[in-house]
Amino acid sequence: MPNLGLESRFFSFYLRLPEGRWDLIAPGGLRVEETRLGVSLRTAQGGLRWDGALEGAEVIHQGREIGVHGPVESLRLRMVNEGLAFSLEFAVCLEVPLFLWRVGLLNETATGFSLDSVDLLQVGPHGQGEPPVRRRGATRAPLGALRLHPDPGDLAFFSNGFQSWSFTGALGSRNRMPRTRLGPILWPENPDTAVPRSRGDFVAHMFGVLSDRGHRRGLLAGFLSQRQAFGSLRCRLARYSPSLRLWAHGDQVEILPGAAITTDWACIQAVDLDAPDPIAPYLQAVASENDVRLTRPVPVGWCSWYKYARQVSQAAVESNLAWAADQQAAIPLEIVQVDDGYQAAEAEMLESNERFPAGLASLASSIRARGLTPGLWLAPFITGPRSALARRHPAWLLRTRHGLPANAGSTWAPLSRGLDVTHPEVIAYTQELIRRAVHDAGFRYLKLDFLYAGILVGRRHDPTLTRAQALEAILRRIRDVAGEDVTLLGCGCPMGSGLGVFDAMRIGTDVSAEWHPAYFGTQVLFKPEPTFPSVRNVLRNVLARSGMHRRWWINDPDCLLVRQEDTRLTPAEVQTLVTVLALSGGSLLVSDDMPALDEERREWLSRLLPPLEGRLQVVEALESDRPSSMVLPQTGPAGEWWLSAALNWDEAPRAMTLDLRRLGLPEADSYRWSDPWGRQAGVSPSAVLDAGIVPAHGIALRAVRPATAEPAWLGDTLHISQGAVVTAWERGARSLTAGVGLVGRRREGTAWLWLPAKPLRMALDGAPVTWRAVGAGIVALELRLAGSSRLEVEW
Ligand code: 9PG
Repeated sequence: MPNLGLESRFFSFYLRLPEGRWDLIAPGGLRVEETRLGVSLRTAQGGLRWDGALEGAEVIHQGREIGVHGPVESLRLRMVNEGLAFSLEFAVCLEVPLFLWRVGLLNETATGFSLDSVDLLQVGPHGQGEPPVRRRGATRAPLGALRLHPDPGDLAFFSNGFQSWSFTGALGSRNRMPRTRLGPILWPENPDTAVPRSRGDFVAHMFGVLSDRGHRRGLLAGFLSQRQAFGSLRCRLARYSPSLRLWAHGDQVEILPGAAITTDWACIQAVDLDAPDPIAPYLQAVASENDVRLTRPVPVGWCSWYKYARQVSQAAVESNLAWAADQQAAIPLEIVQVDDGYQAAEAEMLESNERFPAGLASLASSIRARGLTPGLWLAPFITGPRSALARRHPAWLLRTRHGLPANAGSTWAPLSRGLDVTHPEVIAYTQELIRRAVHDAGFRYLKLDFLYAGILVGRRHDPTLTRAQALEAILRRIRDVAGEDVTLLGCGCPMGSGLGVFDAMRIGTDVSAEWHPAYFGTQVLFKPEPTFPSVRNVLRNVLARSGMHRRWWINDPDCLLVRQEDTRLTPAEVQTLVTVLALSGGSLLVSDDMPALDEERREWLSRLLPPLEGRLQVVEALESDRPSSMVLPQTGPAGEWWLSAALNWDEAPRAMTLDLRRLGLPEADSYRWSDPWGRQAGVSPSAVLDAGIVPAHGIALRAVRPATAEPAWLGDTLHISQGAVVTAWERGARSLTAGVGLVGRRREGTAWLWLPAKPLRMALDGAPVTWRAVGAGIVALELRLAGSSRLEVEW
């Protein structure tokens, strides 16, 4: 039994015994050669490392099976080595381009051991996992080779950040991994994964993508879930010999005699960089693996944080609530969410302060009484060092191996502490908190924040649970107590941990009324901060993580700020934020003093509701941390169109174009477009659409359709979709009848139509419509809609 293999049309896998080295080859040139697994652990006698060799391994299964990822060819081996039983599983999916594998460990000895790490992939000169005990001068042999193409080109690495706020984006060999200069003052990133400092040396969490930008292909490596262990990657870019390591963190958990641990499934996907949705197979497999069910609508509402911060008051909430209730026909907000700041000083969550004289339950009921959904912020796992909770329950605080409270960063409070979520009293406290918020006070939308504080590195009450298992368990309990019909938003949450629990997930840093990060008005020192509140950092993550939306959960890009005062954002920057957040299709929570918005900004907001359906495709998301073109395909009764945008990240105005072929539009002789911000429509003879001069940090939005001889709705200022107001479309010989409007809404604005000939009559619900020809067969109509109307056109 020297060689074993698995075949699909996407991969060939070869495993060599007894060395345990394996190869994975995909048509098109992708090769992972001579790689090995590895496990590092400690026993009472000292560190041990299994280097992946498979002497004496027996094959216990080889053949076809059907699982959550469809049919697979799989191979299972078992090997016992000094009382440790290793189980290895490899599988190639037959219908999707995925290769899966995982490692299990069963302790058949009479003593416990603690687990450092399980290496799933170690390839290239620097791909080797750490030995359990670092020996001075110990040489680490290179392990195999990783090739994306026989003649390597320009490499990049896409790094998924550890938690909601973490940097996510792609970087090249001249870049360094972004790191905060504020050190442990900010929150610790996955505290077990150091951020490398040299150029071309990166880490990622859960998954990452190595790609060859020249040859347009890449390799995704990662885990399908984060239920058993947090997973990390380290990638060093070197043109001829990149290195990649993928490992599961053991967190020094105790594996008692008779106990076992199996890693989450590791996964490799071959990536075509030019595909419209290049990592869809992986993202979809993660959703299936975690049994994600998307049952709730996209959250739309108001949040107190970015206007009132910790000064939020009942009066402020009530004034915004009153506005939201009155404005329903123009701006139908649904949720009113109270953020951090309602708590009494020194008290735990849920006890309100003197700015909330009526208390939270009464506030929630007045929100419900106005027909809106009450929402509340809670940070169940973090506390201040001298809080009442910390003083009363010192045993609830997670401590390091030296007995000191573990550092949760100076984020929520100076020197914040994290709770030990495996402690039975912390579990009971958390459940009680959720029970009171939902079932006593009546909140139906919970923003659960600073969740990373539950997985700091330390010694837990239950030392047999990894950090990922501990978080998974408490999040599931939270869902059980809250019930299925409460919307749960995760925030500051390790990205894989909320899968299957949260309806929505924050996927980026906090927003602020600044483009670049600044602190008390100065960008000095703060501008490069990768996770400090700013529009720039928000947009970067929204674009990088757009593929998770409506697969893993509803993406929460953080709040929309449309205010015209009390902001350092230019109108162009606000339009960029509005447009990208809308195109992302994610949660839309506005966080301004609503009654203070001027007419224009109210109008911008009203165009965004209801939120757009579909999933934004971002060109070059896997290749850059500042991707500029994106597209959201749309369909409706009036056909198909493509909402396309070009974002100018530069500090100066710039001429920009939209490459319609790259954005997935079909071939055509010419294209017709609308530009709702610029209030114009036109035709482009070229598939490279001239988007004109885009202001610094501005965006060009164009709804584009191939030009045909049929009448067409080109766009409007009524809704950002540029066509969702069209509810019916019936073409006669020389006429058109269209249903237009948004249910329950009053809207007024311009629409652009292309007609085969000059119109003879145009009527809305029988009344004449004002229109004018704007050239190239396009007419601009002034429409005033209340609910649904009937537009009739004859030519
Ligand atoms: C309330 C806020 C808002 C916000 C959350 C979260 O690293 N930090 O210091 C840091 C502080 C606050 C923060 C994120 C990071 O914001 O994202 O929407 O709810 O808490 O305190």
